[in-house]
Amino acid sequence: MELFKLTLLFAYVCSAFAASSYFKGIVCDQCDQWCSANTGITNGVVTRVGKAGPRGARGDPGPKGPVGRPGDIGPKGRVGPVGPRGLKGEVNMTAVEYSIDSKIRKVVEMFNRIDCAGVELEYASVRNESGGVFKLYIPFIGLIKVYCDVLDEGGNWLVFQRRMIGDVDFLRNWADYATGFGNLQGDFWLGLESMYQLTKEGGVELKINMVTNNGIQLFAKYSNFQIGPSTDNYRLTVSGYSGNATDCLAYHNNRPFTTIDADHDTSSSNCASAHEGAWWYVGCYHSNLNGNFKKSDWRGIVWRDADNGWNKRNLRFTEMKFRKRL
Ligand SMILES: [Ca+2]
Repeated sequence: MELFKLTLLFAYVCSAFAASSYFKGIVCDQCDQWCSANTGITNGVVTRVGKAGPRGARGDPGPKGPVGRPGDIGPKGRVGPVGPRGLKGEVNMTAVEYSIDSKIRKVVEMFNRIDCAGVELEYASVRNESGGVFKLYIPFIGLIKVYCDVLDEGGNWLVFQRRMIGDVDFLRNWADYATGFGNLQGDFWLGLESMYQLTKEGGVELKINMVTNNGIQLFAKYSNFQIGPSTDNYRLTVSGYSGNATDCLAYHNNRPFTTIDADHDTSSSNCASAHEGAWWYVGCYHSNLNGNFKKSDWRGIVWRDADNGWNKRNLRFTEMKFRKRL
């Protein structure tokens, strides 16, 4: 390397001599000869290149360059084989799923339900220890609310009349008795049209629970109970008595219904008006369970004591209900 630098220095000097007019014609011939022999430069022009020096040492590596852009996404791999089937686990339902499931069951139950058979109290909108309020879907009527008794003799009873508080007026007209009135949790009448639709297929039994003003509990049960259509004034069909009361519906069997504004009884007067009720009167009655709650005479809620013929029992509680015969 040093030799190369020295050669370049000589070449520079010779070129300077060659170019200088001061040395021209004086020492130039000797100069050119010397330069040519020692540097390969004649008259300032390189005519011979010297041997290359040894290769220099490798330099230090340069700084790291910036990160390059990501490469393109490769092609999709083939689908792998199906793995082994896992163990069956328990259904993990969230609270929302439980709520939806419960509502669906409720709706399905509601639209499939045509009586009180097999109702579950957990689906009742209102309930107590003996039953609750459910919705039934009745053809030609639609959805109606009913009270189902789930306790008495195995339950399944659809209650269609109750007197126990006395805050509901039962001295009402035909239209009210046809469609129903009152409070399902208290005193009410379900309605003759619903009763007709629910009993028209037959095979229905009836039970009447009663408590007298003296606190005596009575019941009358009938193995056959049916209400006719409005075109037949909701005629009563009842038979097959059993119980600890008396058979005070037998007298009313096969009779149409009478209200204060629809007289279908055999009396010259209106039995409903005379006895402040509405019933399948004849001329007039052996029983008057829709009578006046507040009266203790023949206008009151009465079930005759057949043992003594014309003696009456005034009642402070009644409940009439039916179900498909077992
Ligand atoms: Ca009459």
